[in-house]
Amino acid sequence: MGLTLTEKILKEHLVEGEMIRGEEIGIRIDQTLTQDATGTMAYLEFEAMGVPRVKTERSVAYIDHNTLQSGFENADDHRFIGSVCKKHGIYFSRPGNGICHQVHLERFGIPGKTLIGSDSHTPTGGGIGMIAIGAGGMDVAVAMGGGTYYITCPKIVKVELTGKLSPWVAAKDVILEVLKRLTVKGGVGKVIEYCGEGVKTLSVPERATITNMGAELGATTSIFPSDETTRQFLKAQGREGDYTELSADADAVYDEVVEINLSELVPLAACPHSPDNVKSVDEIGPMKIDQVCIGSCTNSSLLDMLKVAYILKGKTVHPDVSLSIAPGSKQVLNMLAENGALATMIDAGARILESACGPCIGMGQSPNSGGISLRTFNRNFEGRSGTKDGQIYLVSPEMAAASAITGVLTDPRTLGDMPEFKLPEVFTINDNMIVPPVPEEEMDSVEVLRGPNIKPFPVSDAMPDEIDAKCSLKVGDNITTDHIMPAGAKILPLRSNIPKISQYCFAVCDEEFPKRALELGKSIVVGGSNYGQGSSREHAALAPLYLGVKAVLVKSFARIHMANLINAGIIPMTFADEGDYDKIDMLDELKIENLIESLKSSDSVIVKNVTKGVDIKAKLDLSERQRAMLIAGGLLNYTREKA
Ligand code: MIC
Ligand code: SF4
Repeated sequence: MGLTLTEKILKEHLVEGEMIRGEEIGIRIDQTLTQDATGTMAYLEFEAMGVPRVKTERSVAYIDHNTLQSGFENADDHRFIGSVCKKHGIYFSRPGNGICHQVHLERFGIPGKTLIGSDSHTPTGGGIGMIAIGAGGMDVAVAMGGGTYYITCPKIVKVELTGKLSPWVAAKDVILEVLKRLTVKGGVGKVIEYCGEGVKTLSVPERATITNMGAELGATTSIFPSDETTRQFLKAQGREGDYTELSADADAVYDEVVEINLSELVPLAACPHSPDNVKSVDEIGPMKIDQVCIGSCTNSSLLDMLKVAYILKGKTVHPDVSLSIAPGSKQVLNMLAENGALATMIDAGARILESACGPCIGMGQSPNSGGISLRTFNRNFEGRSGTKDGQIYLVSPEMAAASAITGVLTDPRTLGDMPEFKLPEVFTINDNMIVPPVPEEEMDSVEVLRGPNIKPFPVSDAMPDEIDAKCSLKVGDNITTDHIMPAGAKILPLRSNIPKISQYCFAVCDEEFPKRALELGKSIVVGGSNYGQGSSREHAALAPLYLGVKAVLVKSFARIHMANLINAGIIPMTFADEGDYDKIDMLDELKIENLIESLKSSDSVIVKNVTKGVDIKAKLDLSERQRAMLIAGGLLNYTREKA
């Protein structure tokens, strides 16, 4: 029986377990990446592990999220990360060098290698045939220390691409179509593998747009084969030596098959407030817009920018629209400057932003009240833009640029003939903003620089045998980590200060939550399905931990968040009968007994609702390792105990 590409790479990296769907496997990690908003915690955790030098083939730290320095905090964090990297063997991509996923694809990604990153869009690397997975900071810290990374052996979905995209229909439309069909929970426990004749019609940046937004499916990762197009891309990046050809066997067996004829796709948009709320441009109609933002790790490649510049050439941004553009990397920005495309954008009235996440994470450019904003980004969760009632539509760069000129949602196919946009034979390469670490023998000479905002991270106690606690919050379905631990320009600078950032925990759902949770001392959070979807931020587990949350009982979990809860020592439980969700109200007293025994040997526990006098069966869908970790009080305690 033949193997899928995913199985081939996983098998080669398998260090624990067997490749049986649904079972936990441990894999060796070749590369890691971090970004600054999750990086400070990840490096504090790495330091706490006491490993002097990273053991991966390549680890890179990027500064791209917290780039708005409206106080000392972000600058201090950048300095801390820079100095930790220098000392411990990590490459440091300085602020200004670009968004982690874009730069990693350009300069470091290697087909066939494994990469984990403390950012949920790490699967961008799947665009060049890597198994690239988003993870919590603590998992990345462990991988940097040479530790194994654990995932549930995924089901593999084959997306068979046929045909060729019509002019002005984009890679963004491919992934929006997949999201429309599979929804934001359709990818949980799965890897999405792209195959078929249509693959070779897509360039590497287009493939990366598609794998990047696989994160929005909840998928473990997404991957494309590594082929002649990949070789050309790596060659143009001066890295042809990193190329290997990789594809699935012809007789590989998949768990599901999705067929997409690229020729039949039309321009699409994800409507507020979910990436799977997808409609065609015709269905939405010529809606008046207030803002257009082009950029983010999904759509900020040179190819995207060249298309945008072509559309803007000789035009002026509509008087009622604000257009901002953030090229994804220094390489992209530089090349736009060299070939005049940047001047074209400036000339049309675009507000050029630095190469960073920027508006995607609410670092500036929040839309006006109730404003309609078209964005080439990957997430449009309520409030994420920084404007609570902002209406965010996710679209291709082509649609974004065309609409910026007309002031209404515009079908890019009305632009007429499309020229052929080609990637350059050679990219402009200058890695001068990537600082290498010092040699090991000099590491003692490097002082790690800490600012006053950097506070130690909370560590859980060993698990008690009984939890008697009130329900401190009850929330519904599809709660994102942006609900649990909001981001944005005001809160992000507190990412290295858990006591402070905790004051904003669940602010989107219930501003009183932090106060209530602290007063209760210990508590349990109750939620619906796909709880914790979205980002990899472990702050969505560390803040609840700090506030005394001992367990989370929901209908189902998103992958990374569930792993982060376990790493933090908070028990993730799911309702055996989803109808029992209705049997708990906020402030009900909940009691769990014989917890240790259950964690050792049972796949369920009884949660007694003392207030209502009912027993609720909760599933413990956990591997043996996860059970041991919870008993120890989280990953750090567990690792220490093992050592
Ligand atoms: C996001 O897109 O939500 C982020 C900000 O990049 C997060 C990471 C974080 O919260 O720092 C992610 O995707 O993991
Ligand atoms: Fe940055 Fe947005 Fe990409 Fe997250 S999704 S890494 S915030 S650009």
